[in-house]
Amino acid sequence: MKVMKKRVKKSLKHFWSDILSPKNWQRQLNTRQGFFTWIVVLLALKTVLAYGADFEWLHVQDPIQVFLMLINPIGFTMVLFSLTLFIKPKQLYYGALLFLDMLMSLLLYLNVIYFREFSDFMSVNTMLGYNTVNQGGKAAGAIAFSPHDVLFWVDIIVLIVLLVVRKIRFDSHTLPRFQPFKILTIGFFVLTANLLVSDIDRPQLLTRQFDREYMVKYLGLGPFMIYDAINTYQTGQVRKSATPEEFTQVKNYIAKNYASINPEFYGKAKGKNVIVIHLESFQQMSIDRKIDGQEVTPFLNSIYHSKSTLSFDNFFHAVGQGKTSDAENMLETSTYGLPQGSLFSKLGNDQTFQAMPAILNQRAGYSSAVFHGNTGAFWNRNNVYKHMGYQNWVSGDYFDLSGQKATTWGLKDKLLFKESVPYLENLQQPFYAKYLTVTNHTPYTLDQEDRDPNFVTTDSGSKLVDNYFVTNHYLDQSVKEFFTYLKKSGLYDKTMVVLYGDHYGISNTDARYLAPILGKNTVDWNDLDNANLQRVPFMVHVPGLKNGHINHQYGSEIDVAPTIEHLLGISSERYIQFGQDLLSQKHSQVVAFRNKDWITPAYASLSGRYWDVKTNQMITVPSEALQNKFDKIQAGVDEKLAMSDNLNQKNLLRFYEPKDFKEVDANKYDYSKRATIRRLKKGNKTLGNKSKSVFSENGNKSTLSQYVTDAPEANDEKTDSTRLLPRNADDWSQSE
Ligand code: GP9
Ligand code: MN
Repeated sequence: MKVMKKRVKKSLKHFWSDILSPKNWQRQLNTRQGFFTWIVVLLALKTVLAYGADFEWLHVQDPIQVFLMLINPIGFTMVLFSLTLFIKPKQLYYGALLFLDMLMSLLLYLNVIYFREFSDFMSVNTMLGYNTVNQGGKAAGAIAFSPHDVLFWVDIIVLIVLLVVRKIRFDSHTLPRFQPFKILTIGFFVLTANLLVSDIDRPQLLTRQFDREYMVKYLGLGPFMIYDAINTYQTGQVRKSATPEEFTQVKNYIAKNYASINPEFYGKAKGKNVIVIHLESFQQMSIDRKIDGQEVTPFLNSIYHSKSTLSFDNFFHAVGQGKTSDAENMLETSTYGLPQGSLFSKLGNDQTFQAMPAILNQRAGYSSAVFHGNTGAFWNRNNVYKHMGYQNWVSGDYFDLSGQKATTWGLKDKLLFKESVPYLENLQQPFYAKYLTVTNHTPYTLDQEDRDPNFVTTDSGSKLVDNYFVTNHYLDQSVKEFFTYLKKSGLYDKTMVVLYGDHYGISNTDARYLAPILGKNTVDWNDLDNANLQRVPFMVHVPGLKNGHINHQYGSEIDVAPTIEHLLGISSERYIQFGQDLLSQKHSQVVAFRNKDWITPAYASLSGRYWDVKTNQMITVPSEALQNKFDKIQAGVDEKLAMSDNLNQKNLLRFYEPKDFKEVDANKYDYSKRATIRRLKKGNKTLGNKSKSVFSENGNKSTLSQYVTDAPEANDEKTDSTRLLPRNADDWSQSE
């Protein structure tokens, strides 16, 4: 032991005296390889500085992530910079190295500045569309500089000065023959190890691309930018090849599949505000669910059964890997998400959308806003919403997320609803507002103080399932508090509230724990049972409506946009929408899932097997007639998904201008908190007594005091800690 200690001490001493100590610096800087090493190390240090001082340490949470974050600047920089080592002429070598160093420092610094404004990293598109960034900077007053910014540049300046005054001399000896190769190989080795460890710790990182911060955390800024550039290039190539004729094909398909309006409901909510409440991970099986005689979601159940609600009990989610973002995409555009990855992340930077906020704005003068408790960059929403024409994006970046106020997914729902009021009440009516809740998200953990002491959950054998009903119950209370506010503030009568669940909360792996709760047998649990659980609620609550009922049509999230539009008296016929009005007599009951499986009231096709939906039996040998029928349904499903994918991947909507539709100009929007507050206030002021915001109608007084919540955190002081941790939907464990 003693010998070991001595040895370590000795080698540390050598490391200091032979390498680190300032007396070696000049000698090192005077050789090609030494100069190279200095530059690589300095750039890596600057990158880590940016991670820490500006990118909030990328929210690293475990030792592997810390390790990856610290090494990821090294491998990439080594590989890239070692290319200069092959250059023989000395001026060219030093010039190339310094040029690369400046270029990478510039990219790093641009990202730092961009992040301060947008809490996100720059993509190739944002870089090329510099306008957007520029406008953001201008609108926010000025670019936000910070004293430590000097550190991003000072090393380069010092090195150049030292070269000019010849304190550092150009080394005319090239490196030994195989040395550049050796360094390049080491760089590759570090980079590959980095990628491998990332893939083990976070599979599907590249395909799902749910969050740029994740990519940077695992791969580093350089690889992220290269990956983004390749993605942008590929998308660009696919898009370049597209022709207006391809769009015509899609248009003809849509025209053929349009389901005409139902006069009984058309325009029944005309002129009303629209509030969409996205019930995170909330499944239909929780509606009317009782545990030991006690309802899990008594308030949502009362809405479900109300005479003023159009409720659907055979409504399915159809999301793919994009989860929440796919659900949002279907609701806003009535087109499907992509077969792989999230459309928001992959295409959302420059997609041409003809989405709900723009349609309602242009057809009926609606203002628009989204409210959410997670960071603005998650699922690329900061960019996507601009292209959809959302005027306001009130994200977690607006709120105090410290201490107990947030779970790892963002501001708790009760607080989100309450704290949205100062923004909501300043929107001009009619408005289209969307609330994305988060507390009912895996792993469904909830602080003791937030739990209803009178609510007893299941004892299913799965903590996840038991906790799920607890957060269901919390979500129910949150929505109830919000409805109480809507009534008090007078908004209720003027508003149509749409509630829907975005996707399953209990995955197929855990679903068997639900079997006894659902009155089923765990042993017989089958694929059709899993498919049946993909039902999510869809309720359209229209105060004043008398003929509300529970509708049994089979349908999915793809059908929401035309259904809402028709209720608002806006014909959807001219838009490219793959869904159909659920209230139309012509609505087709074939539900297409994203993986090409399907279900109808009679049959289902799931992972290559057919099922009789009524008897819950597999159909192993279908009759010829039945097989023909299945083939026909399958062909229809395939065609529909292929048309939607073609439209989205090739961005075909850019070839189409529906009547009275002006293309959305994404550059117009500034989502910074400051700009948003200023804009809303100005809206009230310039309109004077024509202002139709709740704030103006309330005699220029806030309605916030009318909001009652029992959230124990409501008045908590701001602290330095936060639990917010933007994560992937699959990232949970039972032990949490
Ligand atoms: C994140 C939230 C959850 O902001 O919307 O997304 P999900 O993990 O469900 O896709
Ligand atoms: Mn979700």
